[in-house]
Amino acid sequence: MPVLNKKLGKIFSDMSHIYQYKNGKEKFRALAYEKVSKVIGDLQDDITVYAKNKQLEEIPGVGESIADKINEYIRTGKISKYESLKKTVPVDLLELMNITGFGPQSLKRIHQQLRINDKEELIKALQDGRISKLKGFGTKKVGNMLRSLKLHKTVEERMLLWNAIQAGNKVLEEFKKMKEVQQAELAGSLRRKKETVGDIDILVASDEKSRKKIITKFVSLPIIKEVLAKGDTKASVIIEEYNKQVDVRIISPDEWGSALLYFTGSKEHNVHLRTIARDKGYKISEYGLFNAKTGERIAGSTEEEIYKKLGFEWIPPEMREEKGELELAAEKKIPSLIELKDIRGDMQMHSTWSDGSMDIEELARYVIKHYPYEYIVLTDHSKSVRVAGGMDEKQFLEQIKAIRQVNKKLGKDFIKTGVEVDIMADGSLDLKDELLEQLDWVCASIHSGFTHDNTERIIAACRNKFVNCIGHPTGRIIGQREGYPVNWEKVFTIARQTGTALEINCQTDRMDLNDELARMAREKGVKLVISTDSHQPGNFAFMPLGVFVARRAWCTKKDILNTGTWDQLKKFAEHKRKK
Ligand code: DGT
Ligand code: CA
Ligand code: CA
Ligand code: ZN
Repeated sequence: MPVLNKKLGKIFSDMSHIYQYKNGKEKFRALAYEKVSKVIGDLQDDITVYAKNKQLEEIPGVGESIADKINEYIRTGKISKYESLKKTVPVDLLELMNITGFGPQSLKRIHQQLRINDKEELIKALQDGRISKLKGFGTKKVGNMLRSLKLHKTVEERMLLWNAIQAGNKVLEEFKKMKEVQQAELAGSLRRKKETVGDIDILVASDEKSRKKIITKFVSLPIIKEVLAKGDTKASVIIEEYNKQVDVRIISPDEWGSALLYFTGSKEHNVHLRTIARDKGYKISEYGLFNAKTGERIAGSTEEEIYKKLGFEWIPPEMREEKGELELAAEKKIPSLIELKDIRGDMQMHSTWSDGSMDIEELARYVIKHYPYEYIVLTDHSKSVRVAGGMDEKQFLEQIKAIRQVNKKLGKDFIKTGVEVDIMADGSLDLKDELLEQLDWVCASIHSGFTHDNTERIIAACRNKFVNCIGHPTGRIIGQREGYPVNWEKVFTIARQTGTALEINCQTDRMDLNDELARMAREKGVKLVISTDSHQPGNFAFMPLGVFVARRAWCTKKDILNTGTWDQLKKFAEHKRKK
């Protein structure tokens, strides 16, 4: 992502927070800045290109006033409005605003009554009891705040998978460019596609005499901020992007398989494998597989041959979590996991009719140009999600007509009519059945009441015969909000009985369902869909994230409905309606 876009995105996001903090009435201005921040952060091209071509106002959400601010920033490196706004609020505290329990009202009270200006002081005050003495801050609330803070810390210390993939690939590219490098690959949790990544591990193969040179070249790259450790065959550095650690190891090509296996992990998988090797009279290390008695080297250049010599099929990295995969591989029963190319369509997205940045035609043409999909389902919000411009029945009827018109222009029935209908507090839906009945696909989601047990709400939605899918079922936001309590056993049973699918939402901080729940759902026979929930063009690229979750849940094509044709999806929906 272009650096300038990222910096501007951060400023506009700060401004949104400042407006939220200053005044509840500025909610719409705050939302506008929030949206622009996301859109700009998401642009492929450098913002200066738009500015030069006088195309800033063609960016969704950018009006004259914001365009002026962007130009000012490009010219002077500053936005004066932002600079003056910053002086009126405790900016350091505002970074916490997205975390549950740290809303603008709470932060304001803490700041005003305790004169707290920075994060560290606030954490101290939470721990030493000063905050629980304030009106409106009982021990329960303070307990919750401490819990969410811990959640927040995991992401500050770790990286979202999406960010780790971008950063990791950037570093990997640098190695691949070096002519001394024979092979280079991501390893560790990043290769296993865990939802958060602690540090980025990279494995490089080269002949022995080039290694020092590779390391020297690597540590002097401009993307590197700090060198933590450096030897002849390894280096640990902090990269500029996300300020995160990258561990690099260089080995010989004939050790490639054993080293990749070792550094991919997980540690638990490795430990189990090592025990099995020992029981069979072998010794395994990052240098190869050896006969324990004679020391003879038996395998090492590929992962396949090592697994094979030990009596296993090759195991996809996403499965190497010591969850029974070795037992399965011993029986040669590793499932053929779903792949990105199996996906035939995207099941959730938003247009300008609610809170998306593209109108229907623009969106459809964008997807057709960039993705090989056979269909997309437009799922704008229903009316109770007011901040997201939710629509009522009448507006949905208009939208159905608009979709038909765009499809006509496209010359194919590409856009399916749908909705992300809100599940209300009592489990009823935000739109009448008469409307839902007219849509091709109904996704029902919860957007309120995040602290209650929501089992009954979700079950009630499953029991509506027009609901085909539950959107982002747990409601968690990684690092910001835990999922609400739900009895998943019960939900999965009802979902299967009623023929309701569950979503794997690919938004980078949602990944909802996560790998564990998706696996439980699959084992219970629940069908899943993978959708990007796109609000901006760049979001469509998140699809692989959902596929990774599904792979970590051991899903094959048949577990994921949108690997099927639209006719098959239609049958799934019709089947429920006839029940
Ligand atoms: P992370 O970075 O916390 O997201 O998780 P990983 O899995 O990337 O862990 P990391 O970076 O500490 O180590 C990378 C891999 O190296 C790990 O997945 C397996 C291997 N490894 C590291 N330490 C050990 C160890 O003590 N024993 C064994 N068998 N393998 C290890
Ligand atoms: Ca790692
Ligand atoms: Ca590491
Ligand atoms: Zn939603």
